[in-house]
Amino acid sequence: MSGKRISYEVSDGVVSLGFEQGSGRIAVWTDEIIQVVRPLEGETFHSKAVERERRPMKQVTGTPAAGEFAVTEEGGALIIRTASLTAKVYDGFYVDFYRTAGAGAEGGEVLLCADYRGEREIVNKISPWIKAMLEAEGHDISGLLKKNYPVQAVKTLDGDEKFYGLGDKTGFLNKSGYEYENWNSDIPDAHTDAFKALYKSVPFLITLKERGVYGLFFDNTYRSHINLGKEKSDYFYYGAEDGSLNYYFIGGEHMADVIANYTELTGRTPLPQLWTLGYHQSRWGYENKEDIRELMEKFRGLDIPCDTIHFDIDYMDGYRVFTWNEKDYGDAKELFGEMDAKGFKKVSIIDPGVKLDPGYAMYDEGIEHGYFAETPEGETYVNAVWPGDAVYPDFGNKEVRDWWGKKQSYLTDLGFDGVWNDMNEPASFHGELPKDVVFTDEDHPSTHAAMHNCYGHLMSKATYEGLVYATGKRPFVITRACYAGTQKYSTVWTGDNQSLWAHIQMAVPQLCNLGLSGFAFAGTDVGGFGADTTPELLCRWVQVGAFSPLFRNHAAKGSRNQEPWQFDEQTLAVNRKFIELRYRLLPYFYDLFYEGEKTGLPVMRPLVMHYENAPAVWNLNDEFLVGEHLLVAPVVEQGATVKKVYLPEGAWYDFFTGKKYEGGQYYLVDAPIDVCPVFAKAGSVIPTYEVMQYVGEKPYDTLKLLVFPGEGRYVHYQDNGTDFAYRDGAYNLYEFVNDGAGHVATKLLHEGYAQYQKIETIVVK
Ligand code: MIG
Repeated sequence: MSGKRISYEVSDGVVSLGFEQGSGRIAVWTDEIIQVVRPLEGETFHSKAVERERRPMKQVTGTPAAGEFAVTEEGGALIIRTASLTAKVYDGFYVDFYRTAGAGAEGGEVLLCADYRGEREIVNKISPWIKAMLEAEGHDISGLLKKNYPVQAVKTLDGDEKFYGLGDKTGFLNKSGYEYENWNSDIPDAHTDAFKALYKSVPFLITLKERGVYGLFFDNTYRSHINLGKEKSDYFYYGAEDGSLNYYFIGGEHMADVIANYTELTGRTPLPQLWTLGYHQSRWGYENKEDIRELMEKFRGLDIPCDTIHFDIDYMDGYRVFTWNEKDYGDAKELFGEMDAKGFKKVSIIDPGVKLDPGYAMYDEGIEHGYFAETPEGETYVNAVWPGDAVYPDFGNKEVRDWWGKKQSYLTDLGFDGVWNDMNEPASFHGELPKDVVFTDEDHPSTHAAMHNCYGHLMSKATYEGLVYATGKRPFVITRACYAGTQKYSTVWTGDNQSLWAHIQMAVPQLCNLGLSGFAFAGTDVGGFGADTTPELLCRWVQVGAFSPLFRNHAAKGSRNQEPWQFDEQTLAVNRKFIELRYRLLPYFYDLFYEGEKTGLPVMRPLVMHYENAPAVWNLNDEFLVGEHLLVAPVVEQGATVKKVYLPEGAWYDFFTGKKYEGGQYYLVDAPIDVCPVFAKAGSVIPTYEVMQYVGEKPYDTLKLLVFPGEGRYVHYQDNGTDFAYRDGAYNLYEFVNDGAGHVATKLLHEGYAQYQKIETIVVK
């Protein structure tokens, strides 16, 4: 396609390449990150995911040390080397990546990822008459057809690749042999593997094979396609419908290093407020203040811990964003005053669609300043969502983001503590927005085709920044749609799942892959959103939810009620047991978030993240780790009361009974309805708190350490749980060393906050 390479030039850490046809460039970001660009759309691109500057590395002529790179020409190829990676660039702009550092390389080069030299073999199975029919009805069938894309990268397969990441895609953990699409989609139907795209576009892929592990991040927001050996077992490909080819090869010795490097590039989930890690109750269907009061009475009366109640669209006046439905919810100050007194936080839903309604301030202001997307003819573009006819804020324009950001203070002044961004794919009731609807991309006009996949990202960014400004606290934003990098601004949930066993089964790999894709703070609607849950399904889902980063029970209007008390005594007891367990484990979760802000590692992890050499975990879809120390093996099958558990190498202890298991094998473990098998790794020190009905009910002045047999070291973090003072040092870091003989030595590594009055040790044996 590009022909022969005819020139090259190096400046500022960027190798600019001239080919017979077109140009390209390779930018060296770090020892482990090399970017490849083929600018097909000019140079107007503003990355949404990569918001940090590239610091030029030092060019040297010999062997590069850390922070250096070298460029040489050998046998017609241009060779770019860092301390850990080598990229070889050939005529035709074929690029092959090698690893030169660490295990396996032994001073030589290990080929990790090579461009495929042949042509794709495209087979379209869609029948001509279906194609003709869909086209006659005006459907855009481009997504159904396989073709060479204007922007495309085709990479060779060795045959033993496992693929992970890609955000919230359906199906199982390992994506090898499947194909996906990136086009943020509001899917109300039951999410099955037939859906190639859901709400999020995170074109980041981790490839694990015998020769090593690496990541590829394709930074392009147009509709894109990823086919992982499904078309042909010789190659996998990425294709985008427009824009430029712009991808990052991301190295790392182990999978965790690749994630650390990817999140160094696109950002990390910031430490949230402590209460956000408690239990959240939600339902689209709490319709008035009596419903909210009843919830509060039930939770506190039944001693079921709960921190947060979510307010779905009914709290608004006629679904107008940034208004309050006084008729049904009464005086906000009064209701929220009661909620504050009882220790409940409130989260408000906000959709992007602004009701077309002259006289309504949001609409009038937006029209006056030209803040809404327009048709190519320059009219305000109108579609419909919950309020009826609605217009779409142009979040790619910084002025619009600032305006939207400032509106958050309307919510925080009412007393809301967090904001839930829904419908931001963006969803639309009168068909999808046409591709040519005009949006802004920072400094130039753009299109819906380019801005669709980052619309939710930009809305979340505006919300996050507005909340920091309004409250000075760590914002709690939860979004449905997003792009790579949104983890810097928002928590995510996986959208409208249903109360189906298939969906609790999907929850585990989906949340694990979101975690591998940078989204440390993610959850599913516990109990299932659509359809009717059953007592058994709810019990099992609460067990998964208690160990998910975000723990929220949420359901759709019209579906069966599914709060913890809606069924029998046993279901209530199981809900209480696991919600209480979550509250005991809060400091463990919080520590993982603290660590994650520094490393980018997720809270909820597939076993493959820590045990990549164990074939038994490559496709393990119904177990996960919470951090390194806890292994959770939830029952996700109807009627099952035993669970097949694989435990990786090392010794493991039943978290509840202390029973010892040797790893590296399978066990059948009893798991009646009130048991979720959980294991602690040998040597673990797990910090716990006393159960409270909500965070802040009483001060957390005692830390209880659960100490498991074996030697181990654990670092625990403590701060005020709310604001950014920790960034100026207002926190404590404790180191606990388990000597394996029932004794734990404590050391304060950093002191900047009031310490616990007591640290107790409970030796599990
Ligand atoms: O078209 O606000 O995914 O969580 O309850 C449905 C109502 C709109 C979709 C969200 C769901 C929320 C619902 N919303």
